[in-house]
Amino acid sequence: MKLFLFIALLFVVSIGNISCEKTKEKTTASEDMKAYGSLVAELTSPPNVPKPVGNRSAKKLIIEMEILERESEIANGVTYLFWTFGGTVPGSFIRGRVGDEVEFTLKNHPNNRLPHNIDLHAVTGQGGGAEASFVAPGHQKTFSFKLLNPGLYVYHCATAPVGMHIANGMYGLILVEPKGGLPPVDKEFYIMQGDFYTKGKFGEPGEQPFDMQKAIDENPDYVLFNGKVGGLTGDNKLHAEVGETVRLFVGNGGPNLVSSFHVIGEIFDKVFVDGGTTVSENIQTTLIAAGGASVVEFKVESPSELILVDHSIFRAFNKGALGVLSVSGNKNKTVFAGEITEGVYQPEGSVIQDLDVDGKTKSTEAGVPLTKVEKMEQGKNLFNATCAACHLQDGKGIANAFPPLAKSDYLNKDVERAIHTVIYGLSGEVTVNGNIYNSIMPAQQFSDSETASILTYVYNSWGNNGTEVTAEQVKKVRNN
Ligand code: HEC
Ligand SMILES: [Cu+2]
Repeated sequence: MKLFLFIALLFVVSIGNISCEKTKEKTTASEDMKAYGSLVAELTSPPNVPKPVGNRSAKKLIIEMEILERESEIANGVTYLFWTFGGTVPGSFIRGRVGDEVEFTLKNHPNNRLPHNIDLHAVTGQGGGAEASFVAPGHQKTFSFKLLNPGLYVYHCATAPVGMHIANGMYGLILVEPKGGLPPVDKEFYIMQGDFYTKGKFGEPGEQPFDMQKAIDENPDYVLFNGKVGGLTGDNKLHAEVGETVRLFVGNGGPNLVSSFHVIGEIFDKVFVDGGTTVSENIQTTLIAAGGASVVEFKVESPSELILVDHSIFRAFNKGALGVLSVSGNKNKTVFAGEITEGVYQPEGSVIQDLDVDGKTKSTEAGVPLTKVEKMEQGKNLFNATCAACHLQDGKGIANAFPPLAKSDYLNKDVERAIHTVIYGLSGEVTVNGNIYNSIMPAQQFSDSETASILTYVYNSWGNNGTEVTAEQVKKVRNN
């Protein structure tokens, strides 16, 4: 009997050591389990990622993740009840390496209303861990698995109705680095796209509940990076310096849409296709499946505001799928020189006169300046063809997304600022009639006289102050 007990004890002790055996480094048998090569995983909220694994050996990786159901802003002035892994959308970023044995504890906060679980695409095993991790509010579950394949993987909740749990923000990324780690870069960021379905239309203020029918119809009101309109613009912009190499870990939680991920003003030097090990080079746009991910890398050579979009472009400018990577540093004119000259182009026999020239003499040579009435007519046509897409034909804009031009205090206060806005675009926080907007207006490609006509039309419509803008004024702002 005594002998049996002794053997049983030996057995228990040796089992406890098995998983540590191959990672045993500078430890002795008397130290506790942690010292043998187990590691508490660093989890980060987006857009941050944990430290690279470098050349550490495979270890026992301990992960604790908490599920929180919490209301927050999906757009300025619009709230939504998100369900989250770790309190953010997307959920906390997990970083490990091939060979790590993960011990995963999933906690469902007692204030939550629903059971949840986690299906990690990096798991080889039943449901990616979904059954093993299914947990009621006020409980926690622990399960374990080994990271067999390197790559960037999505994880998500898989509790019925699965689509609804995902639509409410329950997804994130887990990176499994190869042995020796990924090659070092200067900056790494974590971005995830998701589509959202609300009772109210895009930007409709107040608390917005989930709309199941729109989700079934795959007709989202919002398509977002990192869970919010402006989640990566304004104060949330990403930053890099000229000369740095940037790596983006980009996932797509869906639940429905496939992303055509593109960065305006950059070319991906490398894409780890579908987050796997095949590297494609010199890519403009990469497709990211719903429930898939991609790693893109590029060197930033020229100072600019790089704009991250889903190139299914209405999603970017009308549904929120837009972010900014701001690159600062010295200009490199051999890479990009900017506008060099602008001249008048008049096709032979054309009737429309472009007055975009300096001085009166040339102006008379080019044709008679447009009268205010002519400007109003040209301006109205151009406005309706271009500006109305965002600011609407009646100039009223869309709450929380596109500021009004009708009776806009911002517009009426400063003509040169308005001209500058049309020529160069506008980003960052602006307050119009007491409401804050924090979005991006792209630069508009119009000649000086066209710009003058559009703004004259805007200033002489919808209760604005009646300013008449001239091509000379526009030219002055452009040359400043
Ligand atoms: C793709 C959508 C889009 C288009 C097209 C667009 N704008 Fe804007 N505009 C915006 C956004 C967004 C802002 C606010 C930018 C910010 O938050 O920093 C804005 C701001 C402005 C402002 C300053 C704020 C205000 O309400 O007074 C003016 C003036 C303006 N736009 C005029 C125009 C004119 C004129 C055109 C057409 C030539 C135009 N915009 C085309 C999206 C757009
Ligand atoms: Cu869930």
